[in-house]
Amino acid sequence: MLLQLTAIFLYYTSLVSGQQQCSYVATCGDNVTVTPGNLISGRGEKGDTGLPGKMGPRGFTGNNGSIGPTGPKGDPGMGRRAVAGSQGPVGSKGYKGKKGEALNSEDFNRDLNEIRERLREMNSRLTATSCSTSSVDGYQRFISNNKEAVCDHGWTVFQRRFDGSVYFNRGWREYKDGFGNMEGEFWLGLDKIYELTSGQNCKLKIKMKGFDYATAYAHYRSFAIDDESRNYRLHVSGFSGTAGDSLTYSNGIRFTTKDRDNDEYSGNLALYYGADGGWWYKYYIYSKLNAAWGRSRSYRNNMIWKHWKGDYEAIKESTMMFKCE
Ligand SMILES: [Ca+2]
Repeated sequence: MLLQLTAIFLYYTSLVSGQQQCSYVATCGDNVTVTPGNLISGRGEKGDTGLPGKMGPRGFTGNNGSIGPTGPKGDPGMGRRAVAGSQGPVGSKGYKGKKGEALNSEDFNRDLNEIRERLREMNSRLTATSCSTSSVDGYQRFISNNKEAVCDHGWTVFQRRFDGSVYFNRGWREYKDGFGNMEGEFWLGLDKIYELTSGQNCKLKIKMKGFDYATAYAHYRSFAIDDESRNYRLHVSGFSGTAGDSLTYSNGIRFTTKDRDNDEYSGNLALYYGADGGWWYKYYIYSKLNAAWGRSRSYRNNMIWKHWKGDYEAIKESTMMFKCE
């Protein structure tokens, strides 16, 4: 097509200029006079197809295609355990502390004794089965047999009063079973006293303090009580101490409460002076440490230990305890 157009273009150019020209289409060798007249009336044969031209230069690179659609979701992968981080760098050095005071020998010995005491307590709590094998004072529950007791230097406390927080004017049943708070004021109970002392050689100790904060004690080398069928009869002897002996008088005497009269008096001595509580009452009253707590200064109205404070002056604190072997 390009070659044909070129021939036509040259032919028309010759026509416009009025000159005969040889052209690729009408060669001069054929001796044909080409005029505008015969252009219309006669046309030569179409020449042969020319040779192909040279290949043109390569086109520009096309634009990138658009992004394809999102692919399907992948299958769940297997998790992998995190690896522990590596140790951090060493921190900066701290400030220098203040100079300490030298521990003197007195402080050292005090601390050492405290440690010894703690160790002794720990050992005692693990191995003790009663106050006689315990080195701990005060209320404790023995780990070995789960029994509880109040101890005082190896003695078993069965009565303790010091602030009047526990009411002591109670009946037979409660004196038999015990009452109060073993970490405060309490009466252990006649059955337990019997159980813990029966068949053994026991001693009795009574520690007392007055409202004037004076202290005294009564110690009895032998102490025992009978069981309930004998009304907890008291057996006590061998007094020594600073308080005077106000209990041997009750030796061989049965226990009396406001609802159980076992004394030798015509009436009930647990009721005679008011809220007197249970005791080994006989005929006169020389002692009554379970009476109403307080300091009324009335005749035999409160806790009395006749041979120390007389019949009018009350005892403020008392601790009754036994130790058996
Ligand atoms: Ca009586």
